[in-house]
Amino acid sequence: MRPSETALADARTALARCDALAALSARSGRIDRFALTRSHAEANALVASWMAQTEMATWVDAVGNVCGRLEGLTSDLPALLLGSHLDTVPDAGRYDGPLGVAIALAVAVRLHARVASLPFALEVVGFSDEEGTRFGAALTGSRGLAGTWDEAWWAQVDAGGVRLREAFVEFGLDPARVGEAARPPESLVGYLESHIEQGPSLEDADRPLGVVSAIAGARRFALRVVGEARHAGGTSYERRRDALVGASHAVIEVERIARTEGVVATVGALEVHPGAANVVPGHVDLTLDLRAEHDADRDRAWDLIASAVEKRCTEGGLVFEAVETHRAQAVAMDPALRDAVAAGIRATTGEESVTVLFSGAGHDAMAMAAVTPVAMQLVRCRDGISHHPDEAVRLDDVALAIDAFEAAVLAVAAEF
Ligand code: HGY
Ligand code: MN
Ligand code: MN
Repeated sequence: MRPSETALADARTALARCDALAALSARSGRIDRFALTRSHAEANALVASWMAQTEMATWVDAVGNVCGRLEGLTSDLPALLLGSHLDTVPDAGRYDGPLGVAIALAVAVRLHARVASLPFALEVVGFSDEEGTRFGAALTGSRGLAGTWDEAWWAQVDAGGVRLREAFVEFGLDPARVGEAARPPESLVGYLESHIEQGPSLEDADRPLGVVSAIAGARRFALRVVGEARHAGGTSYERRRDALVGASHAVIEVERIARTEGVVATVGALEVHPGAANVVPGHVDLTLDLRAEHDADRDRAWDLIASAVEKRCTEGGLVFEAVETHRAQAVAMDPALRDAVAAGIRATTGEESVTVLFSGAGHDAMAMAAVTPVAMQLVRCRDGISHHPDEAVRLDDVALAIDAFEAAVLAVAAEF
């Protein structure tokens, strides 16, 4: 299926916008764009300028999401939201999040001329903090918009010692007004998100697009193994309580248990304190990211991991501490919206049977499901690579994604 020249031109614009956003980073030479930072503010301003080019009313909501709106048949109709996130992981690829915002904008441009005949308003949103890179809790932008903001998040502090509350004020937001970001369910028709697959299934199936069935539930923890910092030369093994030895056993236990339980668990960061060659490690901080298709499997795996690590640490005279920093339950996509996304893909690619995928990657759609029906379109990405600078997509696939996403919006309108 060869996309039209119009679709290819729209895809070039979308990819150029991902490139422009990629340049907005806290570190030159790589993409680090974390929530409520200067590069995030720059990204919001750039996306707002694109929205304004399409005569969208634009605003930044009370939790830092950038939003744009085109009115439907009459003003103040409930809105169909299209979007994704603008924040990134450290040393990120340029499509995880921004491609979904760019595709949503491309559809808004296309429908601009006919939106006044739609039975709903059309909104585009660039979420502020899907990854949770800076403060730990993930999906905070979409959860703010969905009305499930968690007041416990204010206790979070970033690596530089900045509290979330201070970051809010510095960004120009008022912590006391986060509730104003919450959208009443009656103001929304639904939420559609286009996103790179972040896995190899579409490439293995030689398909450009897929529709999501459900998104894995996730839990994240800040773990700490506590021993005793001692002189590396003068401390015998009998007298040592080496925190890194304990943490290393923990990392092995995480993988062993996750494999046997059929879940995925990842220790993505590990910090040794005080971190000197001639000091026996006193304590080690680790992160744990745990996901499964079913929350019960995820929770059982955590219980097994926690008790296995606790046992190992006690045997070694060490203390094991765990604080949960994020939890999102597994979410099934809304059947009607999922059918609309599939219909859009079918109409665009001519495929009889549209590829249906379970998403191990988390998305803002998980948070949005608390307030409105949600569905997702996935776009093939090279070798399934994501959360890495080598993230790549094909121009044709992006063109097909825009066509299919536009068709999905029109399918929602037709069923409305
Ligand atoms: O971690 C995830 O699954 C997503 O990329 N935030
Ligand atoms: Mn993402
Ligand atoms: Mn991501």
